Amino acid sequence: MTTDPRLLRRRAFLTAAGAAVAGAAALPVLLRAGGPDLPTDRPELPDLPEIPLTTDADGVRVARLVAESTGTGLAYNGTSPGPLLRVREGDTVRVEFTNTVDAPSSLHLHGLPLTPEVDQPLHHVSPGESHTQEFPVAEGCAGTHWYHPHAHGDVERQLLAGLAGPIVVEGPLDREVPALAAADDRLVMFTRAGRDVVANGVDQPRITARSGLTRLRLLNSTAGDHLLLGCLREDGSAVPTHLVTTDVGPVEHPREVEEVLLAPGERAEVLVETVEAGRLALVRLPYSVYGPGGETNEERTLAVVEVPAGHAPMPPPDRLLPVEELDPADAVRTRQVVFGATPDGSFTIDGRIFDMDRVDAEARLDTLEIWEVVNEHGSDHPFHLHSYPVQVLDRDGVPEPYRAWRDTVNVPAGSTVRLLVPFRHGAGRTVYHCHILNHEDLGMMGVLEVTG
Ligand SMILES: [Cu+2]
Repeated sequence: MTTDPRLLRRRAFLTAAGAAVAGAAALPVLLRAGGPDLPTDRPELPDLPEIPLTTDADGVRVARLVAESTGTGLAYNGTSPGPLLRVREGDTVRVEFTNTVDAPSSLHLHGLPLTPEVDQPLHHVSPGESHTQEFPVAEGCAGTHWYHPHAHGDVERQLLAGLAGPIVVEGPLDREVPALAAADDRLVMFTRAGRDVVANGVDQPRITARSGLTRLRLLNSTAGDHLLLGCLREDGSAVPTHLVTTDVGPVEHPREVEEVLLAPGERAEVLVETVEAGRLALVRLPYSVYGPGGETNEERTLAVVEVPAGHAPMPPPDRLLPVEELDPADAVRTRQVVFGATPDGSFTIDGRIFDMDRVDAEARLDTLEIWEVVNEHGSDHPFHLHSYPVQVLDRDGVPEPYRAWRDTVNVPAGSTVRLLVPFRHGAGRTVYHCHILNHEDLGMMGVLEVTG
């Protein structure tokens, strides 16, 4: 018999098969007695400033972002993390980007399902130049997204220097689900500052819960750190936590989870029951990107949630919004994409290093394909496809237990993940790549051409 709440928690996780966690490599690798670290006297999590949007004569909502040098690093509109771009489903938005940094850069709106012609991931914006993206905000993409540079070969450096900012898309989810509308809504954007992962730029901030349900918009905008996140009480037991959105939109029914694995680039929104007065830790749990038994990060508290007395219980919703069901039988082909590496330290897809002038995959607009992403390498690689959100079909043959739209899917070391990929809304040339930015810079990217 065990009385270690951690162990009980782990067992509950194992039997409940937390489907928010991708694959066997996410299984717990370290059992430790005792509660989490709960530092005191921490500064409150700051809200990031919002970009003031203007509306032009045609009703287009206009945002301006300037990448600039701050002397010690890089910033968007003078701040790092960059300011929050808040838009609504159905808006037409124009983002005017100007690069004043002393290197080619660009602005990728990660998570907004833009057509290749708008997204243009291979277009670099020279120093002193501007580039504009105008687009309708697609139905169904409400949630938490982000923006960052995409200048191949220099992405990791620019991100670590400070170029990354959040996007929130509001939609029916926020209005039509009363529990979500009433929840305390907190954006928590993780970046890396030196050795430590920080939240909204602050090391171990305090989040003072303002109601009995706290909606944490968790955004992994680190350059390459997998974050296995859990919310723990002082005794180490897990707080009831409910997954409500993945990268691109809600799940149909909230899923009670004990841990959420966010690969670099990935987002999830969870509802945390913040009713019992006390202190909770939002913890980065040990995780091995080298498969089960591999070396892990150390456990670290990323934020402290303080729950004051007097919060009335607020049950999480039973339903969110329907998620479209794709039929694998409709797929016109199955395509294999193989992650690998070369002995001299480059990273490859299908044995090749990225070449922007080579088309690696061709597809037809308005078709569905199955992409079988095979990771033959000894560490995890998060697969990211621009413009076309995907659904996970299965992971190492295990059917995905719920439907959800994603743009970033972790493929654990030695694993195979099959994705349903519908090509919709626009044709053009775009990219798919590993979202560990160092790997992307070193060649782990391919070109996809979708023709109409
Ligand atoms: Cu990678």
